[in-house]
Amino acid sequence: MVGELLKSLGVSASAYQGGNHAVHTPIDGSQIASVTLESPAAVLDKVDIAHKAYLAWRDVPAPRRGELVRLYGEVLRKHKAQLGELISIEAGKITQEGLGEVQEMIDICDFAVGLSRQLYGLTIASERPGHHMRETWHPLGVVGVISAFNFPAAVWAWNTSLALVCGNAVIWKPSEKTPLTALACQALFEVALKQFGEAPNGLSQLLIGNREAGEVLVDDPRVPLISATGSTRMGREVGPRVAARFGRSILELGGNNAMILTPSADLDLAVRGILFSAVGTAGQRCTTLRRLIVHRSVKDEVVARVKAAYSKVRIGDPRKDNLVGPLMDKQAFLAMQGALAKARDEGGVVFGGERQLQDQYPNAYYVAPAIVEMPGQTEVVRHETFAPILYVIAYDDFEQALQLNNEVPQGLSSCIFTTDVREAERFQSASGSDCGIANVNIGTSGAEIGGAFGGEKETGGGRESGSDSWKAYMRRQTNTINYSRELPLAQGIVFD
Ligand code: UN1
Repeated sequence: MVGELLKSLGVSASAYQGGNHAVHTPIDGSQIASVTLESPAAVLDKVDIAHKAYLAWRDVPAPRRGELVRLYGEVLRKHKAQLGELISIEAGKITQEGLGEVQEMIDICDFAVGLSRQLYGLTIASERPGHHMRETWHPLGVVGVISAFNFPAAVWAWNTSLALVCGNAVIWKPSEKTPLTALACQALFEVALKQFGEAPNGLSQLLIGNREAGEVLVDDPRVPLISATGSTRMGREVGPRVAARFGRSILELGGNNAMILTPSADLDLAVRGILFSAVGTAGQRCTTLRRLIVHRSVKDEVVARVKAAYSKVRIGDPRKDNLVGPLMDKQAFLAMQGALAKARDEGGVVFGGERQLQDQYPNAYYVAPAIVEMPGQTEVVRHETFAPILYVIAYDDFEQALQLNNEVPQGLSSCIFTTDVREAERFQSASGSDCGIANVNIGTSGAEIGGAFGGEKETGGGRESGSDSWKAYMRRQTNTINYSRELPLAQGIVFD
């Protein structure tokens, strides 16, 4: 199924055959490859190589470093269709979303190329005569990237394109569920490296390994930054371990994203927004819409319209003309069914959620997306279940809606559908949504790369991708320069 495709992406057969770790496609559950999991000891060698690469790379002028990322963006453009298809096969995304993920990689490359000429520091007014002050941003070192199955390529690209222009080396530990996409990304990166010419060896390395291998990376003091995307449970382990050695981390963990749907909302727009955000990527984005907080006066109409839209959603092979592909695996399916059972226990009324296409695909897990009308924000609603379950909760006044939006442990994405400017502005104000992303008349998912991406509370607090996220990949230095013939002390101190 994947041999030709991987070949066209430059991955050699030995990398995905005869290994000790089976790779399955969620499309029909069949095994498509086997890769070799590297030993934890191998990680130390990789860090060694990466550190040496960093020592050379940090002295390459940033715009020149940007040229490597520019070339990578070009290589991605040429291989967009194939890489997108591989993502569909390995992560189960529909074609449009597989292509979208590659486009997101291309976009961040472009963004990083621009940044490579804009790693600006400040000039600061000194209180002392004949003195200058400034702030300089320097490369940081080796960046460890840990990524999840659901964005098997783009999240690595966000981190790596910025890390590289910032003068760092990267070691990437992808999800064990999606190593083929990682192999392809790495092979394409090597094409760009060849075109670039003189980059140091080991600037970007892949670490296909299990949890133990990841732990070695996380604990290594030669890795000043760990950027980890995944579950809150994973972040709870990674965060303290990195902090214990005074390393930095960028954590992008669970989301429990809500839409507040107000009486003035454009309902046509809202229903379309709900559909893409709640069922896109089969509910397996960290930004997936999981809670619909809807004004009681429009609730019945909205629920009826969303149910009608859900009933028409085409579920099936993500490479065909469908909108919803499979869940990643049986574990994801069982977690979804468990959450639905719990929701029923807590007073929920469930629509959809049943397994689909079981006869055709006995080893794959397709589901009808579920809508669950809840009496309130019960325990199950406060928990992130990585599946297409949309909990619906009615509200009566706007303050209550805001409170519901914020009263969950996670704080990634949120949105409001309204045509009332007061509500829209309040939602985005200091006392509005407490999330890292707060949208108006746009769903919770599908962010552009230009903005900083991440969220608060159990989401981990990290920011990746756009805006000034690059600063997390550099070290800041404050410089004071005396060009006078005196040595005045700050704070007016006299010391003689
Ligand atoms: C993720 O699910 O980990 O905003 C990332 C979005 C995408 C990124 C999602 N641009 O939905």
